[in-house]
Amino acid sequence: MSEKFSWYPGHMKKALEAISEEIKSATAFIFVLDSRCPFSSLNPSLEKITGKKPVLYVLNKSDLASAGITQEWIHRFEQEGRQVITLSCKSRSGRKSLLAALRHFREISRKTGKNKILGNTMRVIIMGVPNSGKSSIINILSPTASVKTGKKPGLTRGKQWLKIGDDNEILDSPGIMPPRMDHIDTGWVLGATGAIKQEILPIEYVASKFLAYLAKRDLFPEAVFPANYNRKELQDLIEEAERTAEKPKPPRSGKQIIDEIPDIHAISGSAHLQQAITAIIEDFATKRGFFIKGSEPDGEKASLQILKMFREGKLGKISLETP
Ligand SMILES: Nc1nc2c(ncn2[C@@H]2O[C@H](COP(=O)(O)OP(=O)(O)OP(=O)(O)O)[C@@H](O)[C@H]2O)c(=O)[nH]1
Ligand SMILES: [Mg+2]
Repeated sequence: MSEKFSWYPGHMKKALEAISEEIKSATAFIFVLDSRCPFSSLNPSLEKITGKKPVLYVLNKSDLASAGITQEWIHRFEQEGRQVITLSCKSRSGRKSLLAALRHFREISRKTGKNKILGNTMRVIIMGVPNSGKSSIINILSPTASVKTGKKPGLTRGKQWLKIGDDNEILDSPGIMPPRMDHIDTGWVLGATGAIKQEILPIEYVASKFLAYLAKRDLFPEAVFPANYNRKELQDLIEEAERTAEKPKPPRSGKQIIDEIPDIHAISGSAHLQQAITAIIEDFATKRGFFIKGSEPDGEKASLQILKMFREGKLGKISLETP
């Protein structure tokens, strides 16, 4: 399992070493965060490598997140003194702010005389967890760049400087952003958004956590929850599980997030809650005709489909984390 997993800290460290020369020559950085989970898609310790160089936070995929919650995140980051914008590579909304931010980087460098631009070409490094939209951002900035993008994480291999307009270059690189270690939900959240390869995840666990989260926030998309579904009963089970279950300890490492995910029953806190969630998944499988050996509902296929719909925005605009 471990070799396949590309955001273990060891791997990340190597990836960062591989671009250490580029880091020195950069004037500024762009951190791409997924608007649906800015907390889990940001590792603040990365600022150690950016030093005092300016950093722009880009809340990408804003078309998939709750607009109200994204505003709360903006407010929070601004309060912390960060420079932050929202972006959707799909609708291209936010593109102008991004170009303005690039001009601003140039202006700061000129005014302060720090992080000098070599020649006339300003170099900016783009960083973010796999699948956050780094390559897509380069494509909307430059019609000629045309870098490969795709639904699966880990698409970009190797590093390349790409020209943006006449006087900027941006470094596209594989998903360089170590996971934060201090939060138990990071594993399922990044699994649900597609930042972690789904082949290495217990997919029913991810879907179960996702469904419990939706119910807790009073979100019951019709594509998954039948119209007559007993919402209150499920919410009561969640509340009870949260009250009675032992609080899980934060993971000690990125490897542990994946390798030691407690079994499904333990994670949901109660067998009753897990039964209720499994019933939703199996009901969905039955309705879609997903069966194993002809008659048994295929929970794994159903879970994958539910997460696919979420990733494509077919369950609505859903944020997985609030500030
Ligand atoms: N809906 C939506 N989809 C987006 C947005 N930005 C990127 N995507 C999609 O997200 C997927 C990943 O985009 P990429 O640009 O390949 O992401 P990346 O960060 O370069 O990924 P790696 O190279 O694997 O680290 C692709 O299917 C994109 O079409 C956005 O703003 N909205
Ligand atoms: Mg890429």
